[in-house]
Amino acid sequence: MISKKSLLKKLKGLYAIIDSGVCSAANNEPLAVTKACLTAGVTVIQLRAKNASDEQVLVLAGKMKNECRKRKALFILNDRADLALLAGADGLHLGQKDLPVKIARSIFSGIIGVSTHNAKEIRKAKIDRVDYIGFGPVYLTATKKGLPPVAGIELLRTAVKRANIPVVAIGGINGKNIGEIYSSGANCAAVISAVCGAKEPKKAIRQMMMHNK
Ligand code: TZP
Ligand code: MG
Repeated sequence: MISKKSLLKKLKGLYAIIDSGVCSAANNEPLAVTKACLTAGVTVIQLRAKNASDEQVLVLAGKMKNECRKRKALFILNDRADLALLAGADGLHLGQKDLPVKIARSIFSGIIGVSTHNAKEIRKAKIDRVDYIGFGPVYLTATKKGLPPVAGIELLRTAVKRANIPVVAIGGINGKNIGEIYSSGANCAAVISAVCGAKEPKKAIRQMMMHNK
């Protein structure tokens, strides 16, 4: 079994969130987008399927995980500890309203990341000993409703300093601003619409991967 420490080394650069809803609205196929990301060298893939049945999530997660294995990339599932365990995912990403980290950890032993939006949530995530935090929205995004105001690059820098664990920046990131994200010290730049909603996902991924270190 690969240790968590060596898995965590892959948590760098573009973090592609394959959102089944955003993919289908743009006529993109989630598995095809996943393969395009992996071919371009992306080492972190998350499945985010808000409106799919549990069975649909498990079937798609199984296929995506197999593709990730072939390329030795991390496969992370959003929201659900039970499905992450059943799917054999490397990681689980939890929001502030999902299962508390402690409870998720009682059934899932892989990487756990938590979404944060402010100093208080960062502090709590550190107490919970999460493996990484998401932080955002850094820029304006239409993909998720009900978010706090945009943090901007300076607050992202502060979050990176405060966290002292890997930081995954999220929200409105695209080929034009991704360089700025990396210069803030964040380990990863997470994108949804810039990949899943792109007219030409392969081209969009290649453009963003030019900034990977
Ligand atoms: N959490 C904070 S911003 C966001 C989430 C899930 C949406 C990111 O989507 P996009 O399309 O990359 O702006
Ligand atoms: Mg969630």
